[in-house]
Amino acid sequence: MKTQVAIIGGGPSGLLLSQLLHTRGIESIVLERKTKDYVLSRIRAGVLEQGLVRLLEEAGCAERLHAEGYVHDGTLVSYGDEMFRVDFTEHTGTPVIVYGQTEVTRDLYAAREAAGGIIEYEVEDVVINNADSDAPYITYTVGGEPRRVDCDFVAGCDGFHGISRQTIPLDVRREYEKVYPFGWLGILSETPPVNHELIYANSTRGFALCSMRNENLSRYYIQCSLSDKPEDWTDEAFWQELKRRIPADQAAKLVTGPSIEKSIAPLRSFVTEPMRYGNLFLCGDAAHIVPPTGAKGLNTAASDVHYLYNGLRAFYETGSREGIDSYSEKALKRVWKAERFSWWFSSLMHRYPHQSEFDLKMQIADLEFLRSNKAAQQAMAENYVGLPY
Ligand code: RFL
Ligand code: PHB
Repeated sequence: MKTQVAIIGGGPSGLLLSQLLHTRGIESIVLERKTKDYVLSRIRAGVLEQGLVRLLEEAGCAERLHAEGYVHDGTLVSYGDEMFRVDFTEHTGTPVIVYGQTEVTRDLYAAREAAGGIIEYEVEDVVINNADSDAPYITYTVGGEPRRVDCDFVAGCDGFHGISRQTIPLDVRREYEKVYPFGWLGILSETPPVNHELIYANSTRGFALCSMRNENLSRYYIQCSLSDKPEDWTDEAFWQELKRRIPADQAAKLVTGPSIEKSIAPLRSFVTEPMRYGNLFLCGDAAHIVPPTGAKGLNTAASDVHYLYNGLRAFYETGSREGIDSYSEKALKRVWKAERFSWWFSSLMHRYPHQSEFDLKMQIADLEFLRSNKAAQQAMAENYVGLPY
């Protein structure tokens, strides 16, 4: 097979890039390791920046998002029984949209299918060949059968555990990493959200987050130990622990019920540089990971897609290589700012092993400063709704 852009990974980055290229008549093929049902069963992001919403509009995939997504003008931050609100719209003129990554992915699959886009599922043994030449090609197998795709460019959208990043030789690639000494235990339950906006809670027992998908579907997280397993936590134990970490007036109105999903995610900050090697471009989690505090993962993947899509589009429409040549530098500039915000917000909100009394006082002072200082709230709001691109 021959195509213009071979895309490895059918998560949100790969699908969005493929659909955007399609709107400009640029051909692509998406190679996905799992089945579509498996990809759609992963419960992940819930908060979308305007930048991602605009890209989904440009891709023709925003109708359901506008009909069913929830506009959030602010968020709540609590510590103990104290709580305050950071107003995004007041400080930046921009809200965020609560709409699940699962739904974004579902809409993108539907658009790709309606346009007759090629997505190969359950691909194995994917190898990117001659990435540093003008004639790269991908080899892989499906059901044991060998296949090959020749292309102009390769987009590595295969997430943190994919093969694209590993294709960049070690003497070219530099990796930066911080692993946090805790995880997030998340549950999904068919109960009304405790509050109409998200609550990020710092408590002496550890972090908690109250989020949602819709009026009758709540998403809650609590900081947990890295050695915990989801099955160690009964629903009852989860609800009890959550109630102890959020302000008492919120705990009193929390509606509990059976969980329909329960999983643990470790927290990590990670960046690989450069994000380009010859005609291979890394996008999204393949190149960087943030801890989920601040909801930057999917949104940062989207800004990569924006830079890469515009670079490829300029190349095919005008022959200019400027956009693809500056891709890595432009994407990384924004990535590092998202890394900084996610690291800062994680550091502010979690309990760390060996945290001293002094460290705890610093967290509270930082929270009280944020509570009372308009400039600090504005800085947080600008980062939360997404820095411009
Ligand atoms: P994905 O979603 O990991 O998709 C990569 C795809 O590539 C496939 N793949 C391969 N395909 C072919 N060959 C191979 N060798 C392959 N290896 C892998 C995989 O099967 C998969 O389908 O990466 P992508 O597209 O870059 O998207 C990134 C986002 O998924 C991620 O950043 C977010 O989910 C992070 N995240 C959040 N981001 C936000 O912006 N807002 C949030 O509120 C938010 N909350 C979260 C999150 C992530 C979480 N977890 C579980 C890590 C909450 C959680 C709990
Ligand atoms: C979610 O709803 O899954 C979610 C929301 C905000 C975050 C992380 C996750 O910061």
